[in-house]
Amino acid sequence: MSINNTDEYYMRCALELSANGAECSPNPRVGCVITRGGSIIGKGWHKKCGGPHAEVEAVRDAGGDIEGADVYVTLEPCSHYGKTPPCADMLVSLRPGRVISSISDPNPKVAGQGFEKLRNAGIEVKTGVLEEECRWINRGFLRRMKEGRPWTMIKCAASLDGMVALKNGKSKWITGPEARTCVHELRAENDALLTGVGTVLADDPEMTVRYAAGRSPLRVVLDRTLRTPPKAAILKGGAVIFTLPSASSEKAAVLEDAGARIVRVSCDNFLGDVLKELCGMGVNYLMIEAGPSVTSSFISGGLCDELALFVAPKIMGNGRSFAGGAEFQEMEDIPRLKDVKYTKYGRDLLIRGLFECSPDL
Ligand code: AOF
Ligand code: ZN
Repeated sequence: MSINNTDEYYMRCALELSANGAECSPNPRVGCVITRGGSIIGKGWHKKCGGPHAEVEAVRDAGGDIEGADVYVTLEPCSHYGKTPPCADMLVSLRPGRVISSISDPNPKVAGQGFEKLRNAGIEVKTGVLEEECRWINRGFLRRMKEGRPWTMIKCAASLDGMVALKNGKSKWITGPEARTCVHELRAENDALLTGVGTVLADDPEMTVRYAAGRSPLRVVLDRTLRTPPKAAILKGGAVIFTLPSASSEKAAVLEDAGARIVRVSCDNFLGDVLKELCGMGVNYLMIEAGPSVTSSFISGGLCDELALFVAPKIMGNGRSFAGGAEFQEMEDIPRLKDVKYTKYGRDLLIRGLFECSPDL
């Protein structure tokens, strides 16, 4: 195997390990493999925020002696004191032969300084190995660091004619059990689930993970005038309600007693501010499970990265379409998807792709 192929091979192992850290938000998913003389002597990944970084786990796994070894780490080793001390300093003191990494850390507290510390100490550094794969695994962290908003996925379940409800509002159930299980799996991959007060009033959803393994994400409701009923199921395990500065403080107090956290954001840039606040709460991955008006406002605002649309082989006729609140004058202006995948769940079809407007990672 040539050195490039070897580097890719071990980086792939490190990337696979990093994907285990699905619950480490707001931190990135990072994996590390340490090799010497063609064999792996240590492995590790960042398990959760506040815990040891991937490099520390791998060094421990290797028993502490990594002199002259090759360290494959998916993200640039950190150079700052956060909740844990700098990994770059630890590596410098342990004298590995090479540090091979996939991407640099966009965190302004690091941003190249980790690599610099290593190079200044005479350690060979190579970067850019399997960069695209690593960017995809860390799309949430990168979006939050670079754009100041989480990675946003819109999830909808619609009929063949794109409807999510009948004209009278009835909507249960459009898709079958297989698709609904998949929705719970998607929920578990996210840090927060967002809906609108219209959906809370119409369906009273719990928005928890029940039919899949994993923790339930933070629940978020957009409710400009605080119409959420204090008994709403979504408030049971706690939820954040975003509202306008003008919303009634009496209603806010009642909802806070019911377990909600009320956050007031500007009227002018409502969605933008909601996303910014969610970033501050450490949300890297946000799934939007809402009705046509909230879904449409994210689409019209160009604030969405990914669509997961479940289509059931049913015809609902003149109802409410999933993006019916969006309107375009020219065909050139309509949102399009790229990298589209089609998967069957029972009788239903999942169409999953990236919005073309989603910024590069
Ligand atoms: C690494 N290896 O495994 C991770 C890194 O608060 P702390 O100390 O956990 O630092 C969090 C920051 O460290 C995070 O924002 C990112 O810049 C970097 N994450 N760095 O060398 C790791 N998870
Ligand atoms: Zn670190």
